[in-house]
Amino acid sequence: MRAGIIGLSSVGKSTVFELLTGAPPPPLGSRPEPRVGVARVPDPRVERMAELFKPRKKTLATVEYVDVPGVRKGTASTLIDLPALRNIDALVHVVRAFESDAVPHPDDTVDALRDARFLELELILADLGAVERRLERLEANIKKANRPEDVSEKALFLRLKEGLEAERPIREIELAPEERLRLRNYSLLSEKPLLLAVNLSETQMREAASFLERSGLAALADRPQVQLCPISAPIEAEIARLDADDARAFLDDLGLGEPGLDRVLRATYALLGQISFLTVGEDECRAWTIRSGTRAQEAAGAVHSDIERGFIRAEVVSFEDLVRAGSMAAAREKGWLHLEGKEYLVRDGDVVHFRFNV
Ligand SMILES: Nc1nc2c(ncn2[C@@H]2O[C@H](COP(=O)(O)OP(=O)(O)OP(=O)(O)O)[C@@H](O)[C@H]2O)c(=O)[nH]1
Ligand SMILES: [Mg+2]
Repeated sequence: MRAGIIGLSSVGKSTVFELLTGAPPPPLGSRPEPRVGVARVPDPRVERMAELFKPRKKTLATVEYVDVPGVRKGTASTLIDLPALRNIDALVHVVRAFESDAVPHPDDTVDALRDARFLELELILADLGAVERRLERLEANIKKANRPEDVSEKALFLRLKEGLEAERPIREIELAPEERLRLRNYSLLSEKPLLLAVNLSETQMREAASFLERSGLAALADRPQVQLCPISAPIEAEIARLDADDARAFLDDLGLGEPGLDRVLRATYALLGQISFLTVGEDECRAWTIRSGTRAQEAAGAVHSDIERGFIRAEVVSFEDLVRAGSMAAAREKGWLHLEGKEYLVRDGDVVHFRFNV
């Protein structure tokens, strides 16, 4: 799973990226280019399992982030680095809300709602260009061969064009599931689920909910497949420096339940309809990422393709039941361990042991 971090220049994208992934800042004076990093998804369930099983290793689920250099207003017809955003599953748009004389804003003033709308329009324009190019190609093909699949695709792309011209992101255009599937072959950006990560100052962070409401961002984000997440880069940097107890006290003082970065990760996860199942043992306790609605046999493939191929049964116990029982043996004794076939739909927090033969 991969998410692209986009936004205007100097809004804090790279700061957020570095905090999420632990990547070092690029060498001073180097040419800005996209960077890829891996973030671990915090999961208290893995910690709890590790207490129970004392494994040699614990492994968290991961999300890949791409840090894309900033979009500069009014410098080119397409302001977004399209090649950098190929093969992404979601977009994280970092929007600046913090005021700072030290950090210049391309418009001189800070207006988060204006910027969020501006970038949305850029995504729509980028897609409109791609859709128009595809339509030209399809029309040429239809003239030559008139294949029915080209004709139906043309109808689909004409609908996309109409929606985009009305400034609607593809995300909001009504499409049949098979049409959505078809669009996966194209990197259409306004089709991707979107996380608006609003970078607030510490003062704004203390009343984040009311800030998001007042600024109009809450209303803007109240749409399908859009999430809103307040963060504060300086606060996150501070938390990253503190040990667990001090970090907790600092968060409590700010009235925050968890670090903003955890919220960003969780929101990215939720946006993509991702869930985790767990595998446990003395060797390793680990969280694995799958899309919600994945069958047991396919989920086995997340662990290893051999296990998917040789799948026999899945032994499943919910995380809560396993904690309640205290051990795998006790869970089995209580009858909380279920044997499931390949069609079983794995649930978030299932602890799974696959039986297979190769
Ligand atoms: N005061 C303040 N400064 C910030 C905040 N977030 C980032 N900065 C500063 O703003 C500057 C730009 O931050 P970056 O993370 O490099 O921004 P960017 O979006 O990656 O910028 P480009 O890649 O150039 O588009 C840096 O000097 C940061 O230290 C914030 O929340 N508050
Ligand atoms: Mg940057």
